[in-house]
Amino acid sequence: VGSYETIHVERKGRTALLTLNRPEALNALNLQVMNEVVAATAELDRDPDVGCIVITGSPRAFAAGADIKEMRPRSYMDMYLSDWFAAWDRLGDLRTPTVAAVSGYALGGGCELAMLCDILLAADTAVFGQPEIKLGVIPGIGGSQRLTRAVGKAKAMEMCLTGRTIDAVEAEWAGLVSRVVPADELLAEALAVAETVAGMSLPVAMMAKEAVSRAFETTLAEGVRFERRLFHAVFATEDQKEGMAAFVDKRPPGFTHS
Ligand code: CO8
Repeated sequence: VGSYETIHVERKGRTALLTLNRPEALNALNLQVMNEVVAATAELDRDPDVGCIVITGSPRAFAAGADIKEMRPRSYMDMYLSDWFAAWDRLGDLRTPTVAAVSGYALGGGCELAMLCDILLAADTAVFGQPEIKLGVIPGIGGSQRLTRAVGKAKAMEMCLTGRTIDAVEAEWAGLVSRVVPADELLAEALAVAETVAGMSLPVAMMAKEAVSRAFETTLAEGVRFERRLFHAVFATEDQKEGMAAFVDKRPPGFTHS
């Protein structure tokens, strides 16, 4: 995988681990981080030997938000003409499943980055929030939309209007994260989840991701119809034949990702 300055990327079998690495700024997301994360994940997404991508930070901070010092001098025209942070949307377009492993601060853009991932695992030290309002701004990487869909209007409105942060327990209770694990087990657990996903048929996992993601975009009737089309389509894969044959033969499946 290419060489980067603000992130570290390593491969572990069919899993890729992307670690944000700007410790001096608690992994604040500047343009370089964005460009590197977007480039690295796009490259991993094109690689058929990568079945799942884990994104993590440091024990202290997943990411403490967009880089305030970088944004501070910008004008409306700077932000508009450069379409500031629009490239983060490409993370949501990845076909390979992604896992966010969040320890410590996931604030502002950090919370938004975590919510752009498919599975969100939290350490018991995780702190989530959209504190932008305290800086005189609002979320800009989809936070007002994805947080509201995840936790509902009541909590999202309070968090975006007051900047109140929530801890891992409240985040799990509210449905923002799938699971909370002890901080020193977070990475191992995230890699285990990723390995499980990466062991499934890649095209079928892509379709499962696409189907669940569609629930955020459309009506129930259209979503169910979309799911049915994909469900029929999986019968065109080798992996459906293998998965069902393995069940009947009482042996583990050997998926060929085809
Ligand atoms: N940006 C830049 N630098 C940061 C950021 C940040 N978001 N967060 C922390 N840092 C830096 C600090 O400035 C400090 O640097 P230095 O040592 O040079 O002073 C270093 O990281 C360590 O931070 P602290 O000393 O503050 O550490 P503490 O443990 O005392 O506090 C906190 C940790 C509570 C996380 C604190 O750093 C904090 O409140 N950070 C800011 C959190 C925040 O407001 N995040 C939201 C940012 S705005 C945003 O994300 C908007 C996204 C949408 C933009 C869309 C545009 C289109």
